[in-house]
Amino acid sequence: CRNDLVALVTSDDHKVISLVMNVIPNVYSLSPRYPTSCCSIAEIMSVLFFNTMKYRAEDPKNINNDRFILSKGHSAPALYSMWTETGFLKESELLSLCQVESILEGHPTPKQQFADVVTGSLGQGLGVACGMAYTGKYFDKSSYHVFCLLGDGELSEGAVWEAMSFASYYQLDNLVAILDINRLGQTDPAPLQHHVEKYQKRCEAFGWHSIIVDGHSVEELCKALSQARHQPTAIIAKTTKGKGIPAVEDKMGWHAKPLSKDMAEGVVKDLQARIMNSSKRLYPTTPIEDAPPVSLRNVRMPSAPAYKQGEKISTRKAYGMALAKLGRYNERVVVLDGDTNNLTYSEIFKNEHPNRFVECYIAQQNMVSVATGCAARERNVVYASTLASFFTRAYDQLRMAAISESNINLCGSHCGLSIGEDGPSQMGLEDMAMFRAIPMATIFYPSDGVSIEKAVELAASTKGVCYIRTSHPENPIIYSSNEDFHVGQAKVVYQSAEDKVTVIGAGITLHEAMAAAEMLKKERIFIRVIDPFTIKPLDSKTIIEHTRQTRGRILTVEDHYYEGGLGEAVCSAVVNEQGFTLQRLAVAHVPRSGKTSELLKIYGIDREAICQAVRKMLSGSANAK
Ligand SMILES: Cc1ncc(C[n+]2csc(CCOP(=O)(O)OP(=O)(O)O)c2C)c(N)n1
Ligand SMILES: *[C@@H]1O[C@H](CO)[C@@H](O)[C@H](O)[C@H]1NC(C)=O
Ligand SMILES: *[C@@H]1O[C@H](CO)[C@@H](O)[C@H](O)[C@H]1NC(C)=O
Repeated sequence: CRNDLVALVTSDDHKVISLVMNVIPNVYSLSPRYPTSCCSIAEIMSVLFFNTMKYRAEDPKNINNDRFILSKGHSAPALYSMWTETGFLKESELLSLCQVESILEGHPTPKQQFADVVTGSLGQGLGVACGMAYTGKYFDKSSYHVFCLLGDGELSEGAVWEAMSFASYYQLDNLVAILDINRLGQTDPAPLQHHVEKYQKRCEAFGWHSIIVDGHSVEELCKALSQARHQPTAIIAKTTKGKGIPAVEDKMGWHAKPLSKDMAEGVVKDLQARIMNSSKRLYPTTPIEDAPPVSLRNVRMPSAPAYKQGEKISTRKAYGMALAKLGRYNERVVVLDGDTNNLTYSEIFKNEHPNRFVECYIAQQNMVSVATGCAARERNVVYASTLASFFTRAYDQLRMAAISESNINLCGSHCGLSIGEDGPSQMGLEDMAMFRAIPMATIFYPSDGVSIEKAVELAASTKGVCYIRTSHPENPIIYSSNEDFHVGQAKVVYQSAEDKVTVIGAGITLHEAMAAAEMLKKERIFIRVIDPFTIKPLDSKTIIEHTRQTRGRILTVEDHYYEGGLGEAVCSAVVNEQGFTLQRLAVAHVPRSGKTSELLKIYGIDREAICQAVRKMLSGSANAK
């Protein structure tokens, strides 16, 4: 414990809280956000920020700083108070809490330099902290620590325990979780109430060193937080929700509730009387400067793709090869997978760069959070892969990564029913809908080895959440190795002056569309075929331009459910065009097991179905000839 803090503690530890929390009364009186959830962590936050953590308060994003994640993000006023106390925020700013022009929102956001990620969808902070701690220990090999503060209500989230397993498996001895056991959740007590010894057993069973403390004792907190660590450490802090406001302490029914005016005034008066009017300020200890500088600019492929046109490869395999190639020339490319690396082919990267491959096991929610943590503070270019279908269970983590403005790249393999025999539980048939709805996301849906290599390269420098959709079947290389690709730029892969319909397909359905073009040619029906390359953003300009040349006739075909996929993306791109006729082919029912060609046929997205749809569009039209 630092001497200055100890000196303040001896007579009455509330003096310390008063000193370091002396802005809280203003928070209560002006915008009473979650007062009781802030009160239970007053001492914990004070000790972390002014005793335990080493950081440069004037530079919250400094790469050497200890990291802090407030997983119980609704206690944001307590976090903002700390940064006010350090001098980073002005007191006047603090008083603008939650006003529409203020950066101090209801929960931490990336607008705040001191918030690496958004928190508040409970249960996600520890996974992100794991990604940061893994990076600190294995990639940066630096002395910074990662601290994560969780509520006891949030400990019912399974994702917390995925993160607990990950941390002990990888011996993240630079990670400390502080559990605020204040007994209460929102509407009910948390299931284990104040049974701190049960929490301790659970933490120990998950391989964590755990210490029970009185969470309102500054001395006990100082002592526990300064212990040497050989394992991840859980500080199980027994606390009182609403501590310091006698009328609401440990009482149900006060979660997220503002105090009445009278009550608030009384509390403010009482707190003010306890504020030490000392001119002495506390300053955090500065960190050891041993984190390596990193530049993520210019993460590029050193050479063009080495495929020959006509050669066959699946996009999933070409994905793994592209990763390995990118990793060969860029030290900060790291790859995560969830026990599917011989399906997604991230194993090719793993075999070549084992020290930069992170096995996350079958815990996709945690994998996405770890990816977000690894990407924080621009430490790594991160790719995480699993089957497209399994990203659905991590949708909340993906949504939060997007709000956090995290630059993570995700690859979902085995998209659609074209995987065949494994059946519908393994088929990603809603992934495009899911990622299309994510703000600022980019969706790459490449159709051959060349374009997937380009997608992997482009994703490295594309901000926000990038999703790469890969397929199981092998298909021939379409593009020459010097073809240039850009986000939002489609390719016309088949065209003639006599084209009557524009057909848009991607992945396997692009190959089906090209085969259909050959078949229809024999009937002297000509179609134009477009490869969108990215589904979001979609190249509306190219699509509209070419569809005009085919008299407004447009057909989409996709290995995805009708809802939210390629067809609907094209619909919204052409919605304001006069005289366009759009037909869609997609998967209308839950598919079954079978051979790829059988399934494509049964569910009506194969070359034959495309030919039929084209003929039908033309037969119903006076302009057919
Ligand atoms: C995933 C999720 N579910 C529900 C909520 C709504 N919510 C916000 S705070 C809260 C209670 C949290 O209890 P606890 O983790 O014990 O924190 P405390 O406020 O008691 O410190 C709930 C249910 C949420 N923010 N996130
Ligand atoms: C600190 O100053 C405030 C305002 O001047 C006063 O109301 C309060 O009593 C003082 N606190 C202590 C502990 O002296
Ligand atoms: C994946 O690897 C395991 C272990 O080597 C092997 O048993 C399995 O057949 C592989 N699966 C595929 C699809 O290659």
